[in-house]
Amino acid sequence: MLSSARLTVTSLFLSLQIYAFQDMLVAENPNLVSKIVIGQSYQGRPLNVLKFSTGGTNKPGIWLDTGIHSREWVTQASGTWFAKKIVTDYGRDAALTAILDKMDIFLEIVTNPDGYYYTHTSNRMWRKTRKPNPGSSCIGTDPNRNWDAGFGGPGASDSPCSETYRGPKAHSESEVKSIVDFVKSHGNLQAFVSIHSYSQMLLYPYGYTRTPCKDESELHNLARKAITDLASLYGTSYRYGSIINTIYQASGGTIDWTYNQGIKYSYTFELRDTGRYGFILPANQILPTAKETWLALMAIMDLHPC
Ligand code: ING
Ligand code: ZN
Repeated sequence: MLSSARLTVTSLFLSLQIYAFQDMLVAENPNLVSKIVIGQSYQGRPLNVLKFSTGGTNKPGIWLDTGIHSREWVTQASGTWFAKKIVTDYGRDAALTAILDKMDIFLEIVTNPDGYYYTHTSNRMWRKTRKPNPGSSCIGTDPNRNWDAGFGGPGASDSPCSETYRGPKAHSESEVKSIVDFVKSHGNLQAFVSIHSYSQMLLYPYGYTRTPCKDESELHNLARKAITDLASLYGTSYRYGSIINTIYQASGGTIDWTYNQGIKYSYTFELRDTGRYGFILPANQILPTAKETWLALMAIMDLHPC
């Protein structure tokens, strides 16, 4: 086989593996896991969300997403590990069992599937969606600048060639709009955690404004607890604070929108590392990253700030 053809086939297989994994998890754990297709990507790929639920109706929910930026590969890998961890720990780990008895967990692992495929086949450093921009030869919108929260303000670009292009209008990307519709129709999400890499930070709103969010002190204290738990495993050190004060000003970001929708515990992670390898994190750091992050997620999902 031509090596380029082999690369394409191998990469196609790799990205399909996460879909196959999700279906297998559902098949093996039908009383705990189901798959919801919340929409499709620009290129027609399914936007799959795994629902972990022990039954009941109208339970409060917790949302987790990974891979909204396609090149941040340790996030999709960690999301896959979280899915397996949930089914392994339910009924065995008291803290997770208590969480799942009260709440459902929703997990979107491949939140930008067109971009993810593209990072496996053409350009490892692709970040945005893959929808063409009329009148420009540049492709894609930044799905973390496309939300209706300070949309179009500082910290986002109006140029389609920019890595932080905000898109033609808020929620123009189906990968974003599908989550917007899900959040609104669910109506009772208590926490929303959107996972990126890299920088080792745990961030809360806002990114578009310097005005502190009204729950800042509670979010700050819970973040401190979460990163303390994270560090307890391997000593990995995280910074924490509002987006604008801790990383940079960014408008149209995911968790500013979810916070303004009333989801108080809205957080973004920036996983390993701090830049030595950046997006090309060595594979031997995947499991340690997933495991330490899980401790922080458990602190947030507990929703009992100190
Ligand atoms: N960093 C984020 C980005 O989209 C961020 C930082 C987080 C901005 C939350 C806004 C809201 O620029 C990465 N690595 O993508
Ligand atoms: Zn990102």
